[in-house]
Amino acid sequence: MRIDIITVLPELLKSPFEASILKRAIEAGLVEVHFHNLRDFATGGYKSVDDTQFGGGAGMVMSIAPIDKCISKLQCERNYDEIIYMTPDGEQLNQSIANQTSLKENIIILCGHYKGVDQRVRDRFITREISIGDYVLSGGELAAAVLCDSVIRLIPGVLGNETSALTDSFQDNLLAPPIYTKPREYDGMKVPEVLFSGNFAKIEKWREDQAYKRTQERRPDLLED
Ligand code: 6GU
Repeated sequence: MRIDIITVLPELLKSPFEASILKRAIEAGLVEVHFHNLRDFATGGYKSVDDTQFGGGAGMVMSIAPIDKCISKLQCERNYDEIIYMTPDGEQLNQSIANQTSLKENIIILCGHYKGVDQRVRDRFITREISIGDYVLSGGELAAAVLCDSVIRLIPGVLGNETSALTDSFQDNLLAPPIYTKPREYDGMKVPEVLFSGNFAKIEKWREDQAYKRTQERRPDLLED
């Protein structure tokens, strides 16, 4: 998989890809992540990437020309399966979107900034608009990092234990059950006895029951469909 990220603040985005699982995925050649500074595609003395809003109103709008130059250059080099715009008015990221995106070969992620992009960018280039939740961030960069993390960990070979992504919370619309490690007892707090039973079927049943109970208590909405 190849991910091209277009941003006015590449420095805000790079560090999540320089540690841990994402770093290893890149080093193993399982994913390529390329950053493109929109300012490099701006023309004119001020290299400006934004301008004031037609019709008036506070806040700057990202201009279409630099974005067009950047996307068009990338599209000359390969075909893209998806051009995603990170925006608070997009569809809310969930595990299903992460799963779908992890199956793509080449994607572009455009990070919005200021008030957002000129509507014509969305009309001309964007195939999917994604938000990471109902709150406002200063820009799409942190949201893009969240999307990339959720997607890259699903690429086969990225996680050490191939099954671990499948037992994540949400992968089956259930929250994860409680988990424990050593010591067996800490300050009077004991690990549930069933986990030492050695009976794998019984342990699995306990985990399923716990996952269901936790989901019912915390996220009953997930059980509705
Ligand atoms: Cl994708 N962008 C911004 N600026 N804020 C957000 C968001 C995205 N998702 C949630 N809040």
